[in-house]
Amino acid sequence: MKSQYDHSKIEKKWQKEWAKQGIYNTTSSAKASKSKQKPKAYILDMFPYPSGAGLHVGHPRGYIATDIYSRFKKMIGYDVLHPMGWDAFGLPAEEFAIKNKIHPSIAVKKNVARYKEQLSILGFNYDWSREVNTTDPEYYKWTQWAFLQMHKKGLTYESHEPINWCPSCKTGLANEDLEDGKCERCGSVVEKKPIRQWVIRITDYADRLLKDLDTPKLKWPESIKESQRNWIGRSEGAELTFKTKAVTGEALHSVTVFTTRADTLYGVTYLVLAPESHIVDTWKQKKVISNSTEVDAYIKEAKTRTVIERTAEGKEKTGVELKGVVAMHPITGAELPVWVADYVLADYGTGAVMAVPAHDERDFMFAKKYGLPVKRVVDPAMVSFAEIVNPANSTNTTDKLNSLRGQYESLEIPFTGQGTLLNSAEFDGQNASDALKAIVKKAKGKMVVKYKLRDWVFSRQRYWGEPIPLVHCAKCGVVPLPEKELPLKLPNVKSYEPTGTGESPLAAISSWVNTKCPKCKGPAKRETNTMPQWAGSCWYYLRYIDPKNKTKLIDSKKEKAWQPVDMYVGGAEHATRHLIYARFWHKFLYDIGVVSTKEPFMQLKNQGLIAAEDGRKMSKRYGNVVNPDDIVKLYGADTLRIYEMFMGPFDQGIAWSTDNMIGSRRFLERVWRLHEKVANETEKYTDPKSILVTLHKIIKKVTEDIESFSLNTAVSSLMILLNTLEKQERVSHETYKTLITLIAPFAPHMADEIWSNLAVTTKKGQVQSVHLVPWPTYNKKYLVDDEVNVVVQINGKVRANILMGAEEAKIEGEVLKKALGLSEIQSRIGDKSPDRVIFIPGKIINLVFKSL
Ligand code: ANZ
Ligand code: ZN
Repeated sequence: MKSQYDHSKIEKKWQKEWAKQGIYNTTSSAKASKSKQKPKAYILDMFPYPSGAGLHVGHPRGYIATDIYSRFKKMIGYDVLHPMGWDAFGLPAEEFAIKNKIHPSIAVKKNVARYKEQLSILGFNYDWSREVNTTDPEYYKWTQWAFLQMHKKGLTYESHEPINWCPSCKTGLANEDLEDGKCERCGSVVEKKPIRQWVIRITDYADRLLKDLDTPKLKWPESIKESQRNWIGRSEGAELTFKTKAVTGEALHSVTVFTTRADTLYGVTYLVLAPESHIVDTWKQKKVISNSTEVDAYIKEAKTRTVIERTAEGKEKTGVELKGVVAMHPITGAELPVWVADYVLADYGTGAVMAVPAHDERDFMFAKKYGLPVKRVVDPAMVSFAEIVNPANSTNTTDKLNSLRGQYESLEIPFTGQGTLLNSAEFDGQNASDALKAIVKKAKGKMVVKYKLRDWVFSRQRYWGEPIPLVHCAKCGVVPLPEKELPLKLPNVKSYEPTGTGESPLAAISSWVNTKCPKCKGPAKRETNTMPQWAGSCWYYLRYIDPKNKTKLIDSKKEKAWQPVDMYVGGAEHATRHLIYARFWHKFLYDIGVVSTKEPFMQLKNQGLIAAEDGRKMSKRYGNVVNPDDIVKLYGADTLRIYEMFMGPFDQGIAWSTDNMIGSRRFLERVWRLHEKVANETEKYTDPKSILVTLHKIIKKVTEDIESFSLNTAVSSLMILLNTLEKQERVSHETYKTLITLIAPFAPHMADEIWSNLAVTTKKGQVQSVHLVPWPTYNKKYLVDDEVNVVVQINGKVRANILMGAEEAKIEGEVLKKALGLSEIQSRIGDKSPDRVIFIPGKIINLVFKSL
């Protein structure tokens, strides 16, 4: 073996060799995989959108992890599917094309080639024979097909309701496309604009999307599950209807509110409508509002504020009374003023609220500001107050409680907790939550469930997306395209810039737009909106399983063999976007029998972002981008791989450091050089027992760490092993081979080079790649725990010793139990328990007594 570790030669050589041997091609037929009775592992990366800028070193962090994981899974005996593809429709590709004056389809081709090259030099084990591209007509044929199935099942509808409109991207957007009320893409404040849209009834699936998050098999980060729960936002409450009238006595449009606290109905002192409310419009038309100029001005101003600005906690609330209209309490008939205020949102609940200032923070602030009455109807349970005060921080808890109660009784603060009802007629004295349903009944209301999740606005007024396969016919209405006419190809056009009129650029291509109605064969027009960029990524993981199928989205035998995805890795920013849409799409495909599992992704891991060396986001704008191509050239792909795994816990963000990366390079050089100490296989040299103990412990540790994606500690264990071996005069051939096998998933090129050199000396002839050999197993006999001595002190003086297992000695509770059980300790402390325990794991336990 050469004494120099020449990464560029080695890496090129092995990448070629692997491709030649096709060692990463997945056993393609389900039958073959069954007959071998191997378990399967489907390991998936969130596929990239191939941008013009190429990859920076932050991007491959997740890909390196799945590469390691899938190499490992293969070595421990799984059939592995680890594919890659391109999510290439959507605004970024289109903007890039417009800016650089290249057609998006050409730009995408170029960018894909560049990405593929960049990924290839990192030595990834993708099965490229399964590559998919969402912009390929043979792919989007099935995106369109799925849409048609939804359409047939009544899951789609055309809407003219005002939706989010980005004035800069010139397209309508779904709620999921917003960030703090701004366009996630360009940062512009979105407007509400009424334009014709296709919408998908994702809310029909809200309950299942929610419930299935609790499937125990779904091993997702709790934070992602929680964001999905909040995004779906299920809320049980009641709808109550308030009749209204003009001051003249004329009956008007009634107002239905959504409330989660119907138990506080007797405490309502006014109603509030959202500024966008249609009811206000009808009253304006009837000219019953006497201050309509003031009202109009308020509404106009309110509409310019973002949702975040409108609902921020603690922010001063604004509003205007609708003079000339009153509402009637549904039980008592009491007359209540009606207000418009922007803290009420148009698209949640019913867009109207019954205000109970005594028991709601926002209503309270509002009532105080505008001098509206506050009426108490809940007598606080003491426990609820105790929750408000933190007793641990307060020396006079009872005083504090009493003072709060006093403030509440004199209407200085609201009380949002539970208790018994008062000022509530025959319900007085009842537990508030128990009385809720009876109050709803008495008010002739009904119990309902509401969601924060909105139906999915599914059309975009842009060029670069999947055409929606529908036709508009004057006679037949909306007619779906026959399936045999799919794919409906995106026409090749010269001008694809957005029009800004609410029409897609496709509308201008009359030769494409004008078509025949599939039903009556009369003249008709194609739908010109395109699908949102999330459409293609809703099901790509299915297509990898059967990428060339011409007659079906996926063959059901193959689907059963490979679904669900066992490990899914990508960025946490997809928590409430891609991951909601894809789960919905999957459940729909389940309902129509295309897939056999209810959930697509069983285990999910999110990689932390790699920041630039200066701590900022890596960006061209800051000139701080580190390009992986340069790193690979100078230090090698294996170095980059080891460093990105070693730099910190996988799911946490961290800044890049070239100095630290050089440490990883040194590590590999040392592994390489260790070869000089390795005994020839024929020598039958065996390592001392202490070395074998370390080796087997580390095999166990690395195995468990890779399984749990603790890849940084896996690398540090390999470093410990290397340190130990380097201190030896000699190292056995077997042990060195084991070290190389353990390193193989992390530094695949170097490992195969060393491996082939090791094997050639023995076997002569054909050498098997290290990536195809079985993963090392550990021998339990080397894992028996060492014993350690723990010193027991009383008030700092040594009084006893305990000999115990090293692992147990790290657990305070275990050591304390043993210490207190010793006769030499008992004789000194009697039945007293220590006031304090100072514990140094594995070493000392000091029992501290104030008096002894
Ligand atoms: C009366 C009431 C009394 C309320 C009380 C709360 C406390 P979640 O849990 O988020 O569903 N609400 C209803 N629709 C609204 C809208 N479009 N914009 C802003 N607020 C709205 O919250 C439901 C509660 O939020 C409802 O219950 C309503 O206020 C308010 F002591 O009704 B509540
Ligand atoms: Zn027709």
